[in-house]
This record gives sequence, structure tokens and C-alpha cells, in this order.
Amino acid sequence: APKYDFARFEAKWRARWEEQKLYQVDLQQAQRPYYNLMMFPYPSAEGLHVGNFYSYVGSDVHGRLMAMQGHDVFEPMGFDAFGIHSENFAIKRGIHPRILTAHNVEHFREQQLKRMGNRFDWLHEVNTTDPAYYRWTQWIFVQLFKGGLAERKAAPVNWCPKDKTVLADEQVINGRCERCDSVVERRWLEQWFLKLASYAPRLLDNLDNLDWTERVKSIQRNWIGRSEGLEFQMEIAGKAGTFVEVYTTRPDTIFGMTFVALAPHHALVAEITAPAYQDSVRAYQETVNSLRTRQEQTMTGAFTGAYAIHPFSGEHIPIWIADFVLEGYGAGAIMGVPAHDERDLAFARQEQLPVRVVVQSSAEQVIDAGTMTEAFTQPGVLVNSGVYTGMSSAQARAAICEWFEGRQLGKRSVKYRLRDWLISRQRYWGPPIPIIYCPEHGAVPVPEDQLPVLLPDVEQWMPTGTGVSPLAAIESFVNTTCPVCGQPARRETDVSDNFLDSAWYYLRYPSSADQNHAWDPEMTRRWLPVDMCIGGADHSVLHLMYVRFIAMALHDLGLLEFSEPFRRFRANGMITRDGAKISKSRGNMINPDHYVKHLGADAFRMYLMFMGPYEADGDFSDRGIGGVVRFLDRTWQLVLQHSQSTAARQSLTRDARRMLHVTIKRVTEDMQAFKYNTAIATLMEYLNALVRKAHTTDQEIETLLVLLAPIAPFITEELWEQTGHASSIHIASWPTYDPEAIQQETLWLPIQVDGRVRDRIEVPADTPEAAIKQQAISTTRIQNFIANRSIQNIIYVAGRLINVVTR
Ligand code: ANZ
Repeated sequence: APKYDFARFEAKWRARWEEQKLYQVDLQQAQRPYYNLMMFPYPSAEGLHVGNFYSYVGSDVHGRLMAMQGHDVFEPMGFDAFGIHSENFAIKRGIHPRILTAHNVEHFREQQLKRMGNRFDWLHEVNTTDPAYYRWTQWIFVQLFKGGLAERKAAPVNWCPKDKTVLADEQVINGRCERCDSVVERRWLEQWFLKLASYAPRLLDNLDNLDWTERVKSIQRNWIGRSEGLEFQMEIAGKAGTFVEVYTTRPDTIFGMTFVALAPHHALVAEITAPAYQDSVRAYQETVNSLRTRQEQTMTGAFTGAYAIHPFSGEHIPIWIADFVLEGYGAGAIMGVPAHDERDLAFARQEQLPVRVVVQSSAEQVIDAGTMTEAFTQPGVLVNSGVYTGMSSAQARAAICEWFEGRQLGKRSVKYRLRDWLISRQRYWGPPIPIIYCPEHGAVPVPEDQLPVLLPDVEQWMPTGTGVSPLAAIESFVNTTCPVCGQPARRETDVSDNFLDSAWYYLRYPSSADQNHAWDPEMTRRWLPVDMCIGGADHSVLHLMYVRFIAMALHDLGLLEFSEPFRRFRANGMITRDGAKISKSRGNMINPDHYVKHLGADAFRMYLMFMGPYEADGDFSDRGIGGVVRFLDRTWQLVLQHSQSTAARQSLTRDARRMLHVTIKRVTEDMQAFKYNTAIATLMEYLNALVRKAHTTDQEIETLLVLLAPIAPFITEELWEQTGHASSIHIASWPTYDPEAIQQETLWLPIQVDGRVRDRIEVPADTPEAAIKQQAISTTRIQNFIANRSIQNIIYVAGRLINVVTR
């Protein structure tokens, strides 16, 4: 037989599949719709990276399995082509983003996505930069605006000095820009927000009922950040009737309060700051332009010269402003309890504020407040706490909350960390936010029949750094008339966040050709929610939170019947190199095209799936890739030799039949559980077993090919054809195993000791005699009977009984 040479047939099958429309489901007629979604890529200039490849191949294996199990699988693909990443590439190359993006999309689709062997349905491709798509992104914004879920407000925002735009909280990682790693600054700007924060309770509660990867759910829970605490007021000393309100999750530590801290720009600052401190406070406020994110806060602050009155002791507590207190969270002010909170302790040590221990693990133990280097953050027993001394933290917390509530000086409250979603971007490459500002009527949405607001095709598209989008410089774009009164008005010039584009793309695929609706109601009822979405866990708090929020909001607006977009979500593992993230800056890129070109798509697919459990992170090295190529080659040889032999129709021996069914069972179960690596290992064992046999049967060969088809779609299709099948292997049905065939026959053998039955054992029928005898004298009961004797002889009456003769 000729050697396995993928180059001879991979292209041929790609063309044929396309011609036969093999992967196009009839969306109207499908009887068992199964929507298999993967996260569409940013078409960057570098091409698909190995992480995309890994994610998509694993998702495709799932889709292929579902299809062979009888589902009508819809597996669409598209391009998330607006946004800062695409625009930044354009800046780097000095090419207009429209031109570069179109070029990249073409490259991604033709050179990469089509070659990887996925069963994509290209008829339903979407591209977020297409006016026929972003018309509806803008339409969604208008619906949200009309429903009161989009709001313009001045707010301190995360400003990336390099990308010259604001960022959402979710895009700031450890105080740095998610994309370019620059330290993020803070600016006050008028911005559009979507009311994500008000959805926090539902976004959190629904997680309990979602079949999603646990890891992703727990990241979302943390990000939503629910906490239960007490909000209470303290009067300002010398300013009767002026109160400062703080939020605490540890009311039991109130006697340990040694300072109060306000967010640097808290509204009370101007009012309470003592004259002698006004200059230093103002100077401090001006230096604070770093980050409101919770992950990384510096420890700086300034004293206001004002004091709050402790509600229980009446003591005067100094009020500071400090940048570790967040503007938008809780009351924007805290009671500082250094002995029991790490950040407060760090601040107290730095500013030489007192530390007072009020909770200990037991009443006797004494922690030295003067020398403690770590806060005692556990609940415990109260000390030095007035009438609450001796109570447990839980008791004290209830009693203190009641005290405040009784006097109407405070109330228990639940807080969520989740903020509103800032969607304005002072950039060019995105859908213009469809709003018109009229001096008379304020912010008016662009009428729906005038959508899309086209992104003007201009030469000056580079970010300006002035806090406004390049669109602001284009008179013909900016100047318009008010849709309400027809008087001169101005357009909004910011574009919307790229994550808004991807927050609804899955709704568009089935309805991609619909000119009249963003999504066709009938089609949507049939195909949605998505049955399975697979993608990286790195999107847990960005895309995956936004996509849930938008579905919920659209549901509330009566535009969608469901409120959770994905019935199931699985996070594929992250591919690393020597434990580090793969990135261009680290110089550890892996070029998937290289492997596809030299070893074929099948080998690369199989190798990626063989590296480890699909959902686990893992290091990439191509050390083992030769083994996979050899496996494909041996499969090739075996199948072609078989097709020339004559024993093909022989029936299977009992052992061969057992092995066949065990293989079907294992491969099916492992594939369903995304343990592609062990499914492949089982196929490798099976191939070895078949190679060792004198003859193989058609059934064995067909089963091997069918089980391998989701992983290696090209070679299996080619061999399927060469072994005389007229229709595609990819529409063959997945085999089921026969539970009886995999049962090993067993024997129940009584064990006698000196002629009397003392125990029984179960052994596989083909167990050798020596092993049976050994097992017979090893059971606990038999061991007891022979404990003080010595064995003279063991007699095995084949298939009947064992007799242990003692002396
Ligand atoms: C006193 C205290 C004592 C606190 C103690 C903790 C431990 P979570 O669970 O994240 O909601 N806090 C409140 N508002 C804040 C703000 N705007 N910026 C920064 N920190 C703020 O955290 C709630 C706790 O975080 C609150 O409870 C408060 O510190 C702080 F032993 O109050 B705690």
C-alpha cells in the first residue's frame, strides 16, 4: 500500500465537503438541533494562535461526536473584528484598520480555519465590523437606552495612557491595561454605562443552576463579590448634624476602630477638612490618579484634621483620605480596624496610627497590638469591647447591628462589588454609539430606521489622546439634526466597547441573513439557548459576564424568551510553554500553520487533543508529535492491508468482540467527558491489538475509523472511501456498545477447608489455576481458618471448587 501522505487528500476533502455542503444544517428543518458554539477570534495580524486552535479543535470534536450521535449540529464561525486589538495592530502596521481587518479575516478563514478540519458552517459567518451586523449592535444599545439600562454619567474612569482610551473595570488587571500592560490612570469623564451592577444578584443566583465549568462560576462569584455587612453613621466632631457613613462587614470589630478613611474624592472631604489641612489634602487628591481597582492599591493617604465620634466610646477618631478606599464601593468610606484587617494594619503602621485588638481566638490569649505584623482576621471572642466583651463574633455582630438599627444610625445591607459596565471608547474602530445630543432634548437615540450609524471611512483614525474620539474631528459626522425637533444637534463621537459586539453574536448566527430583525424569533426559539459553548477561562469576567448580562437585559425588555445564553459552558485548558503564557512579548509563540503544513491537520489536531485532559492547562512541546504521526501511518497501513485481505467477513471471537465493545464504551465515555487524551490512548491500544491479530474484520476496521473520525476527520474520510463506502464517514452513526459483550464470564467457586465450605470467591473464567489457588487462601475468612495450621495441599476441581487440606 502507498504510504500515508496527508497532502494527497486533505485539500481534496475540504473541497468536497464544501461542495457537498456536508456541514450545513438546514436550520428550518432540523429535527434535533444542537448549537455548538466556540468563541470567535479577534482577527489579529499574527493569525490564529495555538490556543485558539486547541480550543476550536476540542469544540469541534464535541460537535462531530454529537452529529454522529444523531444531532443536527450547527457549528458557526465568525470574526470579532472591531476593537482595540485590531486597531492597535493597524497602528503598528500603519495600515487603515478596515483594510487590515479585511485582509486578516480572509487569511484567518481561508488559510487557517478552513484548514484545521472543523465542521464550520460558513454560510452563517458573522463579522462584527459589517454594517449589517453592527446595525444591530447599535439597535441593542438603543433598546437598552429606552429601557433605562444605558446611562450617561460623569465618573472617574480607568484611562489607559498608551491606548488613549478608557477601559472597563474588567479590562484592568492589577492596575494595568489588559491589552498593553500600561499602568492605568484615573480621569473624570462623561461616559456611557450599561447598568450591569443592578444585575449583580441575578447574575450571582443563576450561577447555581448553570451547567458551566465550576472554575468559571467561582471566578464570576468572586467578581460579583457579594458581601453582607452594616452601614452606619458617625457624627463629625464639632459639626453637629454632619455624619460620615461607612460600610463594614465586621461590625464585631467596631471597638478596634482607630481611624476612619474616605475615598480621596469623597463628597464630604471639602466640607470637613480643617483649614490647616486644606493644602495638603488638595495636593494629595491631585497625586491620586492611580487605580480604583481592588487588586492593586498603593497605601497612601492624608489626614483631614477632622474627627468622627465613636458611636459607643465617644472617642474622637481621626478621619483620613486614602487611595485604598474605593470611590464606588459601599459607602466610599471605611472604619479602619488595623488589628483585624490587613490593609488597615499596613496603613496604620505607615501612618503610625494606634492598633487595638478586640477579637481573639479565645478570651485568655492575648495578642500584642504593638508588635503584631499580621492582622487577626478570623472571627473569635470579643475583648476590650464594652458590653460586648466575651461574646462570640457572631453574637456581637447581631447585637451591634441591632443597636444601630434600633437607633436608626445604621442598617444591615448586602453589597456587590460588580460595577456598571463602561462602554464608551474614545477610539475609531468600533460601532459609533447611536446617540444625538440636542440642546433642547438632550440625549436622543438615533431612530431605528436610520441605523446603522455608519463608521465614517476617514484618513485620520488614530487615537488622539485628547479624551475624545477621532470621530469628533469629522464635522460631517458630528453635525446632524435632532430626531425630535429637527434643530441642529451633535452626534456622540465615542464608539462602543468591543465586548458589546461579542455580547450577542451567538444570537446572530442562526439569523445571519435576516435583514429585518437582529434575530428571527422562530429561528431563535428553535436553536437557542446555545447547547454548548466552549472557550477560554480567561474570558470569565469579561465576555462571559457581559454575554449573560445582555441576555438577561434583553429578556427583561421582552426581546428574548430566555435569560441565560448558554445551557452548558466548558472552559478548555490554557496552553502554556514552560509554565508561561504564550505571547509575542515572551517570544514563545507556536505557529500552528507550520504543523498543519508539515504534518497535516489530522496529526496536529490529534496531537493537541492528546497532550492532556482538554479542560486542564498544559505545557506545549512537540516532543510526542512523532508518535501521533506513526499512529496515523499505522492506521493507514492496517486499513489498506485489511481491504485487500479476504477474511473481512469472518465473525468475531468472543475476546475480539469484548475488546471491540470495551473500546466503544471507553472512547464514547471519555469523549463525552472531554477526556480526549484517554480516548486517543484507548484507540492506540486498540490499533495495537488489531495489528497483532492475524485477520481483522470489517466491523473492527469500521469501528476504529468511526471512533477516530471526530479527532482525525481527513484520514478517516479518505480510508472510508477507499474501503468502499459511498457516503461520508462524518454522517455515519456512532456505534453503541453491547453491555453483555463487555461482561467477562466469571466463576463462583466455593472454598473448602478440610472438606467443609468456608468461603467463596469470584474469578474471571480464564484465570490460571495457580492464581485461583493463591486467591483462595488469601481471603480474610480462609486466613482465619488456617491461621494456626499449615497447608498440606490445595486441590482445584476445575470450574467447581477449591479444597484446602491442612495438617
Ligand atoms: C472594618 C473591618 C474590620 C473590615 C475588619 C474588614 C475587616 P468586602 O467583603 O469585599 O465587601 N471596605 C468597605 N468599603 C470599602 C471601600 N469603599 N474601599 C475599600 N474597602 C472598603 O469588604 C468589605 C470590607 O472592606 C469592609 O469591612 C471594609 O473594611 C472594607 F476586621 O470594615 B471592613
